Parts: sequence; C-alpha cells; structure tokens
Amino acid sequence: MTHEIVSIPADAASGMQDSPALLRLRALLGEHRLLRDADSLARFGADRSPGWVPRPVAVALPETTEEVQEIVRIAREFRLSLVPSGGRTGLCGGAVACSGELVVALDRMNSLLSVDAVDRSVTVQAGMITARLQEIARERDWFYPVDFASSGSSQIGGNIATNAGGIRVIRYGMTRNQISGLVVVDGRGEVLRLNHGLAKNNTGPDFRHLFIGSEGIFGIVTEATVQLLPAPKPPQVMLFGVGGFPAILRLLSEFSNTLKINAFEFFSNNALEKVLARQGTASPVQTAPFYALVEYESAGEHDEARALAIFEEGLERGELVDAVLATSEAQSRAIWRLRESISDTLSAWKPWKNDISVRVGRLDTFIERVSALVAAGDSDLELVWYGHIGDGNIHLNILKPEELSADAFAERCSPLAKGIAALLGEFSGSVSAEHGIGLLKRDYLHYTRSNAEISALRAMKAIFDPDGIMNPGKLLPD
Ligand code: S2G
Ligand code: ZN
Repeated sequence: MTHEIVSIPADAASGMQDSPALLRLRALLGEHRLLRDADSLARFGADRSPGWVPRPVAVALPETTEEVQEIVRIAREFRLSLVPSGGRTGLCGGAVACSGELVVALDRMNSLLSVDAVDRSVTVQAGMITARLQEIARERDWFYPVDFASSGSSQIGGNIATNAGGIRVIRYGMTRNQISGLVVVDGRGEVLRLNHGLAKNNTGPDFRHLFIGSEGIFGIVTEATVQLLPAPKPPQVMLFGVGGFPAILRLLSEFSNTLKINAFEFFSNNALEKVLARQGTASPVQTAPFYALVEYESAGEHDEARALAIFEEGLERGELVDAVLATSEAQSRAIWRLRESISDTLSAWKPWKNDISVRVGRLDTFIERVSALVAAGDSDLELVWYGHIGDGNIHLNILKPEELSADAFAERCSPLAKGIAALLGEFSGSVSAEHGIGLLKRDYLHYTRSNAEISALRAMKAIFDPDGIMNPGKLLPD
C-alpha cells in the first residue's frame, strides 16, 4: 500500500532554529541522522492508519542501543515526547507522531548481531525487516514462522512492540512465543537486557512479556534474540468454497482434530472478488459465499487422503461447494496471495477495521450474534469478512462509501462497532486480536481489559516511564 504523504504544517518543517534539545541530539547523531525536512517528517510520523496528520518535530536515526539510551536521556532532560518507529505498517495509529514528538526510527539498526547454531537462535537489531529475518533463517535451513501481509516492510522491533500475529498463529503462536531475549531502553533511560536467550529462567516475573505488546509506552526495543525452528517440509495448501460459517467451523474442527494444521483462514466472496479484480486473475475454485484456506503439514499419502475425504464428505453434506489442492509451491503461493492481498486491496475503501477475537469454541454463537447485529444495522454499508478464524480472530471490515466523509462514515460505523465491542465483553473476547490499540481503539480497551488491569498498566507506565515521554497518548485511554 502506498501511504500518501500528507502536508506538514509550515512551522514544523520550516528552517526553524534547532531547540536546545535538538542541538544536543544533532551533536549526538550528526547532520544526517536527525531529519527535519517535510518529506521525512511526513513519512516517519505516520503509519498505515488513516486519519492522523503526521507532525513530529524531528526524526532521530540511532545506530546503537547506547545512542537510543542517550536520546531517551536527552528527551527526559528536555521533556521531549518520543514515538518509536519501525516499519510503520501499523493499522491503529500506534506509531503516529502528530503532536510535535521526536520520532525514534530504528531503520538504521537492522543488523544481524550473532547466530547461535546450537541454540538455533539469532540476535538481531530491532530495525531488521521481518522478511530479512525469515531469509536469514532460510539460509540456514531454519524457519521463522511469524508471517503476515506486511512482513516485507515491517520491522522485528515493531512486531515485538505490537506482538504481531499473522497467518500461522494456530501452529506457532504470536511473536511473543519466538523471543528468547530482548534489549529495551525504558523511559527512565535504563537499558534492560532481558532473559539473555535462556530456555529456562525462573527468577520472578518475566519482563520480556511486559514489553512485548506494550506498543512503545514503556520503552524502545533495540535488540532481540529470536528462537528459530528447523525448516519444515513444504506444506499442503487447499482452498475450499464453503456455504457458510457452520461449514467453515466444521471444516476447522475436522482438520484440526486429524491433521497438523499450520493455518486456517477464511474470507467472504466479496473479498475474493475485489482481490481478483485488482490482480486481474480468475478464481481457482467455483464461486461460493465464503472460502477457507487450509495449510497443513502432510506426513504422507495418508494425510492427503484424509484431507480429500474431509472434502468429499463435506461435499456430500452440501456444506462445501468446491476445493483445490495446490500441486506446486507456485500454486500454494498463488492461493496465499488471494488471502494476503485482502488487507491491502481493501485499503482503497479506507475501511473501519474490526480486528476481533473470541475463543474458537465460542465462534459459532459469537458469529451468530454479530450477524444479527449486522442484519439489524445499516444495510447500505458493505462488510467484508476475513481473517484467521482458526485462532478465533476475525477481521470484519466495513467499507467506506465513496461519497461519505471520514467523520460521517465513523458516525455510521459507530453503532455496529459499539455493539460488537459489547458482545466481545460478553464473550470475554478481544477488541484487538493482533493489530494493537494505538490511538484508534483506546476508548474500546475497557471492553477487554478490566479497570483493575488498566490502573495497574498506568502504575507500570509510571515505573518504566516516570516522565510520560514514551509514546504518550497510545494504548491507555485518557
Ligand atoms: C490480515 C493484515 C495486516 C497487515 O490480512 O490478516 O491482519 O497488513 C491483516 O499485515
Ligand atoms: Zn490479520
């Protein structure tokens, strides 16, 4: 997705003299690693969430943990707010700098620091692109399992700060499951070197898991030790045309109870139609109301026979319409492209993105209740259903009609958004399964986190960020 560069107010980008804080930062970073030109401010002050005008005071480009530490110390001294910035692929405004903050961009901290063949782990700087980490693993016949549509531009530091999920959570877990060591600079200016790559370390609460998913409100991730896996055999990929949610959930149950599935995704027909129109390709299966994409690790013909039997039985029950089994890696990738292109394709409609989850065992009744809300709601709005239904995560996107302004559209989405959030409270689900809270969902946080938890989060922020300079305004409601 191309992010349009929005205009920067003249005062932020003008040849305004460097403040004392910026003079100290320029002395630390030099001419070329403290940016103040309009394009840089616009580019580094935004992420993929629409609706905020990037307005940072400057962009710092540190190269080491020690430089990040010095930046935090200067920021504390001059009460300068900091916004950590990775690949800027976030969808909730978590990396947006719109109030004169200093962006701390990790782009130049993208090195492979060490490889441990015995542990099968690598230590990398936070600015490494996710796809580069996947490539480093492949080069050693290892595997980094976390993958999603934006892995070609997201950074591992940002994936850690948002505990990125993606398409294989059902098998390998979220980003937090892969991190065996973490170096962060917290808002005090302290460098915390956490867990050191140990497999076992039972010395009290594990601070890794405080920082993973904290969206930069406690500190800045600078390095990570990532546990990798032996490279798996090429998996089998199937795409099913499915009649409705009950059939999708039955397919999920049959596959997950008899085969080793890596991924179980779904999407509605209007999602596929939009992707095919954009790609200019034809569907590999007959048209159906929904599609299920299943990736599983086959141990041999027995497994493939089982998968085909599941299809034939579903066909006989009238629950499945069609299916295709990828017969090559190229065909597997083509099928995955249909699913992974949805988010980017829909961005043209500036959608209201519900990124929600409930326990898999509660999906059936939850989906029924959401469908009832939708049926009772604004029928003129087009909804697109897709996501990682295998782990209980549904992306329900409401598409903005061309003629509607962003505010009018938000107004029209609000009843359904609030109805879904209330349902999530009832079902003990999450208002943010994987994309995080950022600026966009702060007012929905209480549907998933209790007041007791939120007050504890505020207390923890006061410990790690006593001056409130770390990504202020993000995640925590005012
Ligand atoms: C999806 C992708 C978000 C992104 O399609 O499942 O979560 O752009 C979204 O990586
Ligand atoms: Zn997703």
